[in-house]
Amino acid sequence: MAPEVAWQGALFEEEPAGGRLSFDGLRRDALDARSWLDVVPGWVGDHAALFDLLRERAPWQQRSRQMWDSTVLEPRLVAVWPTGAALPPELAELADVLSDRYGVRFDSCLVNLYRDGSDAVAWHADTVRKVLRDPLVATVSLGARRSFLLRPAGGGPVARRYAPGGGDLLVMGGACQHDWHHTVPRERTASGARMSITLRHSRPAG
Ligand SMILES: O=C(O)CCC(=O)C(=O)O
Repeated sequence: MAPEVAWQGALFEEEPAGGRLSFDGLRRDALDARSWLDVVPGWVGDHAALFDLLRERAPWQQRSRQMWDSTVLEPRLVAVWPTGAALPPELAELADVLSDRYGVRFDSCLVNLYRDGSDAVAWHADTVRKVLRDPLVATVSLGARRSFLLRPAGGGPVARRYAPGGGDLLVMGGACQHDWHHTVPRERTASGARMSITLRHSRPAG
């Protein structure tokens, strides 16, 4: 069943300056000598329609984790298309455009639904790092803007702060999954639900 969540999409959504799914506005932020993060503001123009479509149709699951001797629910819903699974056309289009741009085949997708400001994901790096040297992880943010923070994997204070939403694209690359951790923290003042479409590849470039 489609989750009931609150988020009022823009009435008039803007097509990005260079056209649909254009990389014209791309900015690359160097995190250090080995790691970087690409930002494309408003990459998906029709982000509110995509939010509604995924809310209604994605195969949402509530996952749980074993913590010591108790089972805890993950504080978000997820929809998973594992490696090689056929993506719905709206997600396949994003994967294809990103694959052309970055020279790897984005072949798995995890969509996260943060129902309100108490849903979150803790500091972590993506497990794909265990099988790929420098994996790329692409994230499209829909719905409410939420903080997306990075800090060195060894710990320490937050080093970079982003507030993606409105169809923004973030792509983590280089050694980011080895040397850096990221989080979407709880946010009491969140303006509603947020969705993130995360795309990963299972094979190295080339
Ligand atoms: O929601 C996001 O932007 C990040 C999600 C994430 O890091 C993950 O699912 O591993």
